[in-house]
Amino acid sequence: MSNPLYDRLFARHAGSSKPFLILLDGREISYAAFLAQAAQMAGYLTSTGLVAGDRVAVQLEKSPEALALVAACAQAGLILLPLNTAYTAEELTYFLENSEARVFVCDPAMVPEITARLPVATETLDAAGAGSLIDGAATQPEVFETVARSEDDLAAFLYTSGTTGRSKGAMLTQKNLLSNAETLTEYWRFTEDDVLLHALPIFHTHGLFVATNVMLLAGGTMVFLPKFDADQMIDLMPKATTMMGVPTFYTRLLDDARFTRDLVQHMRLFISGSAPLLADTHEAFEARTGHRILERYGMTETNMNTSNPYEGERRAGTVGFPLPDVEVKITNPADGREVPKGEIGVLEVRGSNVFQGYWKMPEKTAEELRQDGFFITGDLGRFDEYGYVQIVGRGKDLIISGGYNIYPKEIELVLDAQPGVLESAVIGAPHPDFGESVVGVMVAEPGVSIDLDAIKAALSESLARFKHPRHLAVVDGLPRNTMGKVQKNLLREEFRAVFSV
Ligand code: MCA
Ligand code: AMP
Repeated sequence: MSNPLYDRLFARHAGSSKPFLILLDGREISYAAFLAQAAQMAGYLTSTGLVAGDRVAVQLEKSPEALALVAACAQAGLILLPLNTAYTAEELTYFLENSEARVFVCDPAMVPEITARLPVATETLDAAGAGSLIDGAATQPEVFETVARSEDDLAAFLYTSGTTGRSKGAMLTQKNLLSNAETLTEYWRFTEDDVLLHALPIFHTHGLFVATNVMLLAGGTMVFLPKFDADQMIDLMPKATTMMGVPTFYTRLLDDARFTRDLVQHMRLFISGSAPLLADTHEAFEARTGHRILERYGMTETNMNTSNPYEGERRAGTVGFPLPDVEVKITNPADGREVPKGEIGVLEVRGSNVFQGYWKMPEKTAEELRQDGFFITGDLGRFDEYGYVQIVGRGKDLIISGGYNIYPKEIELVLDAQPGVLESAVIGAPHPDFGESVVGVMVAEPGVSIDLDAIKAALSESLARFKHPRHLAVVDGLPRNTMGKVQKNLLREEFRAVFSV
């Protein structure tokens, strides 16, 4: 039976004793052992009544078992819904309800919090790799008859926040994931000889569909670290040939004197994405190591769209060329027409990488995904004179902190609801470590003084820690234009130095 995602990423490695994962403690997990555990999990999940097309919501610390669950979902035709480990129970409730997930796999500590809020079935898996999922899987055979699926079947939902504050489930098919991973493997020349230093989380496109899927297609090995830690990266760099990261990884490594040219001389490739890599970082990296970082650009809805070349010039401050099977055009937001070459407009992309729409949100889908297949990214950019795409800003109100997207509206809704707050505006300000960080600006109701501790407590209750403003300010009034719209550009200017880059 055919299941392209499982067949092309996983089944091809059946019986292989080659190490797929190398862990922090030195333990190696072969492809064969990894696939056996995945098959047991697929057997267990289907024995609980799950059928192809059901959503499996997952909030797990990074571990080999958590990754095996990804393979299990592919083999059983289940739709994977990975969720950031920082999300609070309040945030998770929305994702579980909206996606109508059949089961939620999480840390045991989260179970009481979630089941008190909604009647979802749960399975557990802790950071050490123990839990009901593992116990159930242990009762199953190490082979599982792969469930038939086609390339057009959905493989994953990835939730992405929106400018209205409500997250949208981006529906990705097997083909969306496979076509992009195949393109990237070839474009970046990955082979079975590659060893990738993997320190990204596995609940986002970057760590899961770019890093992991490329390595599976190439048949390489991953040094699989629980999270980014500069000491571990430096210790393990000699084992690796390649690394992928967000710009914060690179600035943190450059801040460490042990990160030297000698340490990385053997490396083949360093790739950056998810947030803009400053040209200064690019140049400092080359001066220190002799390597030019390869920057690429993508989105949850589209996987990767553009990349600097493997051979040829990797231009600092650009995200390179449209990938071979991706069309990129730059349009005027007012009328959707292409702007003359070199002018700034909104980036639109089309290709087999582009998602199918937002789950149960046809109006939102219609606003962003054109009938002709072009997706309106909301990123502002231009083609430079050599045909490289340069991203110059964002048409959407978005902050990217350490590679995590934060939508101001979501925070403004929480701030506005607090006693004493008349209104608020949330902006991003340059931050030396995270690139950008969050500033919350509030106006008090007349005669009231805002209790900042109560505000922080309310934020902790509702929102993941990485979204919390690192600077809160109370002002007399928000700057507005003649239409009454808050002029965030003026606020950004006012608070530009608050994290003093
Ligand atoms: C952690 N914290 C953060 C962030 N991460 N705050 C703001 N922004 C962040 N990104 C908070 C924690 O809650 C904690 O707060 C404090 O910072 C330190 O936490 P710690 O765990 O030590 O932080 P860290 O491990 O050093 O994490 C920083 C990090 C991590 C390594 C930059 O955030 C990371 O791995 N980011 C990668 C994100 C990623 O994969 N993005 C790809 C999205 P407190 O101490 O106050 O409690 S996919 C995508 O964007 C598209 C498709 C693409 O193109 O790839
Ligand atoms: P997400 O929706 O979480 O997948 O984040 C996608 C957004 O990250 C894009 O729309 C861009 O704004 C931003 N992004 C990703 N890669 C880059 C990059 N290399 N340079 C600038 N922005 C980027």
